[in-house]
Amino acid sequence: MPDAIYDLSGKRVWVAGHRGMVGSAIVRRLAQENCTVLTVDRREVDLTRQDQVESWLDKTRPDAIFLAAAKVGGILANDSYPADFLYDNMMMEANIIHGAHVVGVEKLLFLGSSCIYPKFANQPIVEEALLTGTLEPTNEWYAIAKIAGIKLCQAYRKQHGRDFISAMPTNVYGPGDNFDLKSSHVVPALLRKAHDARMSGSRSVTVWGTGTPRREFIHVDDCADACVHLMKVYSDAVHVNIGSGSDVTILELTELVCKVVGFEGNIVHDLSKPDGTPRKLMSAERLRGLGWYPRISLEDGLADAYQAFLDGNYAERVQGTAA
Ligand code: GFB
Repeated sequence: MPDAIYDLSGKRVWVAGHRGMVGSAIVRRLAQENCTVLTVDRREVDLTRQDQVESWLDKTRPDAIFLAAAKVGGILANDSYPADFLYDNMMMEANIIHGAHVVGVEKLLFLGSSCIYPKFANQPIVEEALLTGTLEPTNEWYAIAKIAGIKLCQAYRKQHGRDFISAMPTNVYGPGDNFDLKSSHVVPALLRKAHDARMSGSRSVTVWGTGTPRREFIHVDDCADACVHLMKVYSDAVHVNIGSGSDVTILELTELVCKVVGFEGNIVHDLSKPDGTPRKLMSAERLRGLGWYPRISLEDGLADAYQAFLDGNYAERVQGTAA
């Protein structure tokens, strides 16, 4: 385990996007640290507005920032709202990263996504694969915004010596997820569909596409723990993958979700929906070398996510940012 190079004790830490699934998990995880967590609602500060972001930063002067604010969504939402996914994410990250430089924030962690990698990158995908091939068309808009965020952090490190780092989680799921069937990612969508099928006595549950794509998943509490670990021990220009190190087919995921939910009907395929990237398993070598390992298995994580759904701990249907 490398020594901590950044001590969060006594620091003022802004979690941008604190109401989103990842942001709220980072807030939960920071409760274990001796730091002051700062948050601001979108009604008070619109993160796409530079003046509002810089005025809030000037007033609150955080020492560190977790940049988890983003407009996020599943494959259909990304494909349906390209302008929103590109513009909102670019504006939020540019305003916060530049604003952090202006007020002299000591450390910033920018959160991206595994969709930044080329559609046909060699698997498992190493961080160096970035920008070595064409992107997956359904989410290139979000991907380009996130790639720009990585480059912004690298640029402020190079030009101004800012300790701004980037982390690229794989598909994240868990408490606080979005269960709206049109805009959500696959895990909450399948949990909800299997639950609704069980409750309604339906004979089948519908999965989008062929079920053959492979996806890696990480529970949001593992993701948040990895982000805090990186904030403490990592300081370099290259982004760091955050993954579980293993993947499953969408059909295998569906079968596991049905087992967790207790739905025993049939699985049918809606081939009118896109498969997207055939596979995006990331290399976990860099993060393992920094002494971090995931703790929550997919089956345990799915059970936790389903319980959160039953308890009503999930995002209302929002097409907006996860701020
Ligand atoms: O999670 P998902 O929407 O996003 O889809 P991506 C993953 C796979 O699950 C795709 C299939 O092959 C979908 O066709 N799938 C099956 C479903 N049934 C469903 C369903 O009911 N809902 C959804 N949503 N998918 C996202 C990017 O790509 O990955 C985001 O679009 C982000 O920008 C995220 O990067 C991490 O994994 O394909």
